[in-house]
Amino acid sequence: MEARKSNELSCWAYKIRRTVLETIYTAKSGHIGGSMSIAEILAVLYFDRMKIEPQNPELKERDRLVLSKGHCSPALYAALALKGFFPMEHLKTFRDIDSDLSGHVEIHVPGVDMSAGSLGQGLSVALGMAMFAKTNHYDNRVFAILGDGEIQEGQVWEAAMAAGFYKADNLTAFVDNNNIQLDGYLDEVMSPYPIGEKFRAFGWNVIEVDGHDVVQIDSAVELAASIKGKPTVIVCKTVKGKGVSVFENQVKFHGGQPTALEWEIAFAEIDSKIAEMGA
Ligand SMILES: Cc1ncc(C[n+]2csc(CCOP(=O)(O)OP(=O)(O)O)c2C)c(N)n1
Repeated sequence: MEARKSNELSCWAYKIRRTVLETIYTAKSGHIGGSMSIAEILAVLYFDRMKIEPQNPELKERDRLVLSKGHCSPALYAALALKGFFPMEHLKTFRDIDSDLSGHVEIHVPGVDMSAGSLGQGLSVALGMAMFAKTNHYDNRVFAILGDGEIQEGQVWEAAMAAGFYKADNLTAFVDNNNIQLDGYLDEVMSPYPIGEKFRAFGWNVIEVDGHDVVQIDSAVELAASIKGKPTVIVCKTVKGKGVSVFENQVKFHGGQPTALEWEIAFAEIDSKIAEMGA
């Protein structure tokens, strides 16, 4: 990938982060850590790889994304608003009682393909979408983003087994491996490691990448599309709270809210990163 394009995609990732901060700051609630860790994955999907039309969100042959870690709605809503699915201004209503932008992703929001929030269910739904597309000879792709804590749920492995068995090669799952779940580090609570080997055992093609490197993610998505007879999982090594020094790797910023000083640091750090990238 040309340097110009990778800089552009990284920049979209930081604009997603900036928007996540604004959204959660305004609502005074929302999941910061896990939203910040998937910014590059969303930037690559929405600003390079996915076949979508913001003016026509219901396009039949569009690619689908299931954000199975549905509590990270601020990141998906940010990507969708930046892409033009709905006005940026609408993000100010996040978590308002009468807003469609609820704390966990909602299918009624333009561009959202599946509601989620009860962890563990998204891969099954994404597989259903992928099987439907295959059966009807559509050539669209289906993506799912799973949390690494989420994959402690048994249903994930039932879906993984079925996807391998049914050779769902139009399905690509991402595991956001930030190594932190709700209340601690994965290896201390209940280790799902080694993640790649478990998917491989169920017949998946496995790619491991730095989840903050847009070039690696982009190449993995391209490679996944060329693999026949197997679904692909892209295990993304990420940092929870990525981009803000005081949020990174902090269990408390799973859903906890920053102090006024921490907010100040957060906006300053993200803004200087965006300025450095020349946007
Ligand atoms: C079935 C279910 N159990 C519990 C929860 C509460 N919950 C919300 S987020 C979360 C932790 C998820 O960890 P992970 O998948 O690693 O997400 P990330 O760290 O990326 O935010 C939990 C337990 C839930 N949403 N659904």
